[in-house]
Amino acid sequence: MTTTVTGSAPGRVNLIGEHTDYNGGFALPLAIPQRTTASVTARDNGTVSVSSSASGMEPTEFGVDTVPGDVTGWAAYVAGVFWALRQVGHDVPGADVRIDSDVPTGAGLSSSAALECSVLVALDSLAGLKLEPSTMALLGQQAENGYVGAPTGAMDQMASMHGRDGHVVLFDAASVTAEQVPCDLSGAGLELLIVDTRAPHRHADGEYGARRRTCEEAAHRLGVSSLRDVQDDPVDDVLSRLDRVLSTPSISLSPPSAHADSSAPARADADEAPADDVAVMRRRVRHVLTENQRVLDTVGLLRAGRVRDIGPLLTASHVSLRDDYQVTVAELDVAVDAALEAGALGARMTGGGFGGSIIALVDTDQDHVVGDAVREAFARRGFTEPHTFTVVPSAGASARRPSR
Ligand code: GAF
Repeated sequence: MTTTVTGSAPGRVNLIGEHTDYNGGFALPLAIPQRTTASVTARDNGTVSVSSSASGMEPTEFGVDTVPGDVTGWAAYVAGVFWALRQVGHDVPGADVRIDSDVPTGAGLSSSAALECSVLVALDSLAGLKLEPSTMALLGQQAENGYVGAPTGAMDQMASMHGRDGHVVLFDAASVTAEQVPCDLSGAGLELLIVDTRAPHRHADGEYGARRRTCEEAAHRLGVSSLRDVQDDPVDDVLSRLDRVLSTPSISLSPPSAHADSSAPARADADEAPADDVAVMRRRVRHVLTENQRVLDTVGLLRAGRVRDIGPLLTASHVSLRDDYQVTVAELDVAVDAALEAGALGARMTGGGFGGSIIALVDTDQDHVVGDAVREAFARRGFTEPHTFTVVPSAGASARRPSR
């Protein structure tokens, strides 16, 4: 009898801790109720067929020994999982893979991590691998980095694997550990509103990689392996040290890439300008170090049961992402400002930026008021109408085998 295993994995929003994961830092995402399911049936001819119920996602087929470049588009995330598993010696079989999902795509809610993790947990069960959730998260990241070619961190996959009802996931990227922290929104009279701005992702891939390279260069110039190694030092001390090492005139600081990390004008949707490398690097480092601290402060408040008090930290995170890390676009800034004006306790962009969604912490039953305020602000500026919905911290990935 052929066995079909169904893997199910959620998308995520990040409560706080943005662009910290690839710097060995802290992030605090939560799994959302929207999920992707992968129904996987073993095949014995060494090939994998992938299909989806979603329109525009064409079916495809590839060999189980696929290598980067074989498969592109949405199915590359599935092929990348087979590739990553085989890279570390897991002899996964060929399979029929059928995908269903209600995780919005293009909204910055990690539909790609949900896809990778749903396939990972299904294959883990089907092949009897018994992999740890964090190991599967890293394999999902490897699929994305090595097969799809996106230089992302592991936050999204860790959230999808470790999510839990009523909890956020404290991800420590240095130790690759996840701790589930209680986050009782409804008990505090709160809701978490998502505003998908529907802004197109502009320059997202190149700008993301440029930010990452600038941070790696900063760590290198500071003589440490990642910015996490200077997290315990006062931020001003680190920046002064950076100023000193960067004042050596003979060394070029520009990342060796077509996508230099640009300094000005301030918004990420502006044209690239010649980099003022020192000022840019300072700002990027300041964001990472202050953002890590905001994550730890948020966790402290959640643990103390002071959920309502985290709002200002969320808003400060957005300001830092707008002004120092420069990954926002007009739609994200307008949505945050309108949400705050309409009474949100805090609001920020979530995910990689350059488009996508914001989150707003709002009083119970105020989601419509805040959502309408954002819609009106968007209409005034001629932006596409945003999608709004609320989410609750939800369960992580799991696999289900048919009962006998
Ligand atoms: C994207 C990436 F996939 C994550 O790893 C993370 O870096 C995030 O952007 C920014 O915090 O979602």
